[in-house]
Amino acid sequence: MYQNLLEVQTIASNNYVAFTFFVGTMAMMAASVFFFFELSNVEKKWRTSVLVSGLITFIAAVHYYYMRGYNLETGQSPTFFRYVDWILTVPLMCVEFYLITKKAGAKIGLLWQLIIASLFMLITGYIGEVFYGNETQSWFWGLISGIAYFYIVYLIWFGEVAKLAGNAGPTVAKAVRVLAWFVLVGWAIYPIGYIAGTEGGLFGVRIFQGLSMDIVYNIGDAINKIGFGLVIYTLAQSDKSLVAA
Ligand SMILES: *C/C=C(C)/C=C/C=C(C)/C=C/C1=C(C)CCCC1(C)C
Repeated sequence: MYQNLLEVQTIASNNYVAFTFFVGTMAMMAASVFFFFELSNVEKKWRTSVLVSGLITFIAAVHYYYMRGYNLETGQSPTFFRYVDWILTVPLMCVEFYLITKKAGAKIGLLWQLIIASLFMLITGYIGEVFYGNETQSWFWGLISGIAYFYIVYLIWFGEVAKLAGNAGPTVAKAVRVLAWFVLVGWAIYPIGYIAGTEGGLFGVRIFQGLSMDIVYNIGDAINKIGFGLVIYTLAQSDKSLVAA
């Protein structure tokens, strides 16, 4: 208890990693409250999508609460909680793509393709961090994880998701386009964290080594989980105004 109080004083001055864990916890909580309360303000057909946005930030809020405590007490990266969080929330983001393209005919097989690719991306990343984090071979696991990542990018930008979005009307098409940018640019933040935090992340090329893996991941999560949810929320709102007009 007192130990924690002392730590709290320290993080106020120079512990930026702990700082981003605290801010991350609060931001995820606030975003969840927002999405849940706004459920009653969106058209019925968008409610499940906004609910899933809230679940994503809520699951993250709980994990951030634990990651914050773990990091404060041990000074280590909470790799286990981090990946449990991702393994739950990234497939839910795939569900979002499925839900918003479903009206244009998305099949459940597409959802499974996205989910399996994302699980492959995360499990190989986890192996790279946990078992090879201090070895040059970590590049190998980062590479195959990256291939799964690019497959997801392909599906969303040029594959099935893009095709369906094109047939789904201008509002959905626009939302999918913005979400596609999140996946291409926002998700690309994560490999930077991996390269910063593992020995051989980028084929042994030492860049980003001055960065903290946790700070990079925490920034990525804030942008991607909250931003993603806000895009869905905006879609739900703009669709409402179209109906009213
Ligand atoms: C809310 C959490 C999200 C959106 C997490 C996304 C995570 C990734 C896109 C991670 C990707 C990785 C690579 C592409 C290669 C290196 C290993 C990973 C797992 C960090």
